[in-house]
Amino acid sequence: MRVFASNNHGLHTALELSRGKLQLSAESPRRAEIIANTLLNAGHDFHTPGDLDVALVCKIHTPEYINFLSSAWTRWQKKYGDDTPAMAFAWPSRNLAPKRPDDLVGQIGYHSFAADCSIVADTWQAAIEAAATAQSAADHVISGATTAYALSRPPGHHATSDQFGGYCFLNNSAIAAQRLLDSGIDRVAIIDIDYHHGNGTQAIFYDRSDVFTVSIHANPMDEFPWFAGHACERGQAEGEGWNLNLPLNVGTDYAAWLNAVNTSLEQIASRSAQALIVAFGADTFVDDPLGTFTIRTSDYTKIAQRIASLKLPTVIVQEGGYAVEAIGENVAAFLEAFE
Ligand code: Q9C
Ligand code: ZN
Repeated sequence: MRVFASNNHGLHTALELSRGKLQLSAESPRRAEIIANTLLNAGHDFHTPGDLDVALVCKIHTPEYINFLSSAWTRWQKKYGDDTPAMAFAWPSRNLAPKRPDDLVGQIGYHSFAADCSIVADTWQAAIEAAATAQSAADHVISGATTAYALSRPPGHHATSDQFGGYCFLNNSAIAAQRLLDSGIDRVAIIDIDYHHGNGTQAIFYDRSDVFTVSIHANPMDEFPWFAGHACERGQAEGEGWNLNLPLNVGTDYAAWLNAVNTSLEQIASRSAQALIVAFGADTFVDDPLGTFTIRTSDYTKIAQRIASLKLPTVIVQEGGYAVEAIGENVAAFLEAFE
């Protein structure tokens, strides 16, 4: 399969606040290195992404967010003069004013929803290239290929139009979906099978009917992102009925996961989607340090066969997956079914 990957993803090596400590993020450059090595050995066809179309990104993210992300590190350096990662410690949560402050630290809070992400020197460059990777994979499908895989890092599905969080800065899957629409496709479906709810993707398309968003994930009553991902969230206005959440219990096994995938595929098949984005996180894997599902490597091939049976032009975009030693094999197992 045609694989798009940037050589510069490692520019972003961030810290996360976890269990009261700042530590190296589970979302590491090593993840992408192992995926790339495994896919290269399996004979996949590697390409670097083209330049990111800024006008495309502006259809998914707000100008003030893009201005903020592109200048946050320089402003942080100017303010503090050292190399500590830029992070927030206060957010406009319930009962606080949602007005955007002028101060940088206030703006970091305004433009994020979690402290598992931090901005370092080249986070913006890495995020741009991750988005360009998804854009190029979409372009490959637009030019007639049945499938393409975007090895995007940092991931994207938690990023909303104007907030980072959950290791995500730009919403790569949403950008790929918008690219497909802009090529003349009337309706795109996104199936998000990362362990965590794709809250950013849901929010971006919540009032739209041109993108049918589906997410299968651990129940947000128990898992990150906690404040989105319930079955009752179905879209609004024009988008009412165009968002589907299938939250699953902690500890979900392959049979129950397959069941949710089958439900999603039936829904997608009835919505006249002309192309598909798979937001693929491998953190449903049995040994994932962040997840609790019990999916095995060979299950990824079987689930991908089900998804491929839709016979839609498909862009696969990498999201999470933190069992680093197995992530390459899990991605390879998934892609295998689309060959
Ligand atoms: N120490 C994705 O899979 N942070 N994001 C967990 C654990 C939230 C996951 C902190 C997990 C975010 C793309
Ligand atoms: Zn995840």
